[in-house]
Amino acid sequence: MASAASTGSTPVYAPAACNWNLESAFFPGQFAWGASTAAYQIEGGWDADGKGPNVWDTFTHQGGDRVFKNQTGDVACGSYTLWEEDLKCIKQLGLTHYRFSLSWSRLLPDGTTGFINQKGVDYYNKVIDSLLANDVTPVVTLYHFDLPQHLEDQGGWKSDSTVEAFDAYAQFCFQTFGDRVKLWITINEPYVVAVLGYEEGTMAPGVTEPGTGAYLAAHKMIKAHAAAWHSYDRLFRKQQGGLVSIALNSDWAEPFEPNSLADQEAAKRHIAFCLDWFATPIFVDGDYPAIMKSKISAMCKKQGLTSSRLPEFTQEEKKTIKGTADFFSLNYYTTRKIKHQDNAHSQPSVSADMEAEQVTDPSWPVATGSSWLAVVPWGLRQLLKYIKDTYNHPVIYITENGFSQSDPAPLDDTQRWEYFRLTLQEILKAIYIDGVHLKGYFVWSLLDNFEWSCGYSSRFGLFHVDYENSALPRVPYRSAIEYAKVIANNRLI
Ligand code: PNW
Repeated sequence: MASAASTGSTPVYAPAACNWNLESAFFPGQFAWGASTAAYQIEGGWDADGKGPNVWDTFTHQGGDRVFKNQTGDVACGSYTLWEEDLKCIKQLGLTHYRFSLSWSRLLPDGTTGFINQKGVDYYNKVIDSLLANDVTPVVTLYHFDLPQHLEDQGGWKSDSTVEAFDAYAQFCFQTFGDRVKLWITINEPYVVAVLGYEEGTMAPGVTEPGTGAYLAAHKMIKAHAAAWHSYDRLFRKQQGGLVSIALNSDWAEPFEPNSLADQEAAKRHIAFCLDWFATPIFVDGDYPAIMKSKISAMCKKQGLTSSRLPEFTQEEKKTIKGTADFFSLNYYTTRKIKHQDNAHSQPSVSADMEAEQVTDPSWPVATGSSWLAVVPWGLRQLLKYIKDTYNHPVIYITENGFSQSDPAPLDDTQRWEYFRLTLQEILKAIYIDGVHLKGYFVWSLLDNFEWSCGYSSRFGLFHVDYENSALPRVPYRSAIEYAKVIANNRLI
C-alpha cells in the first residue's frame, strides 16, 4: 500500500514519533533516482572527430607517475562510440535521471566559440534525445575537471580570460541543448579543481602553488559560475524554464574531542574551507565566510605579508555572485574527525590556513578502492541538516555518492550494497525526520571508469567494465540489481 508520501509531488513530512516504520517508508513522489558520470572518465575518443585536447589529456600523456600505472582516459569506457551500451545500463536500472558532463573541448576544440565541432554537438544531441525518448531526465554538467588545454595555456582558472570563455561556452550549451536540458550544473567540485589542480598539483593541470593557486582558481570559478547563471537568467530562463546550480563536494566534520572547544571550532573550519568557501558567496551574501577571511588574513600577517592571499570580491561582484543557484547540488563521500592544529610556523597552504587536522576514525570501514573513503552514512544526514539550517532550506539534490571497490572487483558486492542501503536509510531520516527538502539521489557512478589519479584501479560503477576486452562489456554488480529494485518500488526492501 502506498503511503501518503509516495503520491503527489509534495512530500508529506511524517512526524518522527508516530508509529510508522521509516525503513520501509516510500521516498517522496517524483524523487529523482539517478547515476552520474563525467566525460573524461568514460568517453575515450580523446582525439576523435575533431575533439581538442584538454588538461587531463595533457596531464596523463605527460606520464610521471601522477596517475596509477600512467593510465589515461584515451579509451576509458568508450562511451563516445558505445553510448547505446550505456543507455542499456540506464534502462536496466530504471533511472529517472542521468547526470553526465559535456566535454568542453569536444564541443569547442580550443575552448572558445571561435570554432564549433559539429560532431561533438551531434554526439550530445544523440545522448540527450535518446534519454528523453526513454523518459530519462538529463542533468548536464558543463565542466567536470577537463578544461580545454588552449585555455590552460592562457592561465587556466587563474585567468579572467577563462571566466569569459566559460560564460561564452555556457551560453553556447544553453542555446544548443537548453530546449531539452532543464537541469544544469555549471562546474563540478570547484574545491577539488582548486586544491588538487592548482595547489597540490595531484590532478590536472598539476599546478603546485601552495597558499595562493587554489584561492585564485576558486575566485575565478565562482565568478565564472555566477556569469553563466546570469546568462541563463537573462537570455534563456524565460523560454527554457530550467534550473542552474554548481556541484559542491564536502565531507561532514565532527570534532575529534566532542567537548573540546578548539576541536569544535576546527571542525567548523573544515566545512568552512570546503563547502562554505563556495556556498556562502553563492547562496548567502556574495562573499567568503568570515572565518576564512579572518583565518587567512591572520596567517598572512604572521607570514609577514602585507595583504591576504585570499582575493577579495568588489561590492559589484558580491552583488553579482549572491543568489546564483536555483538548487543545492551536493556530492558527499565521507566524514572526518577534526583536531585543532596550530600552524603558526608552517608553509602557506589551504590546509595550513585551516588549522585543522583530519583524523579518520579507525572503527569506520573504508571503501576497498579508495583509502580516503571512510564509509559514514550518518555523516550525510548531518551534512544535509547543516545545509538546510545554514542555507535557508534549499531544494537539495545529492548529485554524487558512492563507494569504490579495488580491482579486481567482485560482481557480488554485498558489502557495498549494504553501504548504499544504510545511506538511503539516512536519507529517509533526513527527509522525514529533519525535513530536508531533498529531491534526488545520484549514485557515483553508472560505470566503472577512469578514477583520476587512481586510474582504473578504483571501481565506483554500478556496472563492471572489462577493460581487457576490447568490446568493453558492461555487467551489473549486485548493487545495480538492488538499486533497480529500490527505484522500481520507490522504497527500500
Ligand atoms: C569526485 N579526493 O571527485 C568527482 O566528482 C568524480 O569525478 C570522482 O570520480 C568521484 O568524486 C570519486 O572520487 C573527487 O581526492 C575527487 O578526495 C577527489 C577526491 C574526492 C572527490
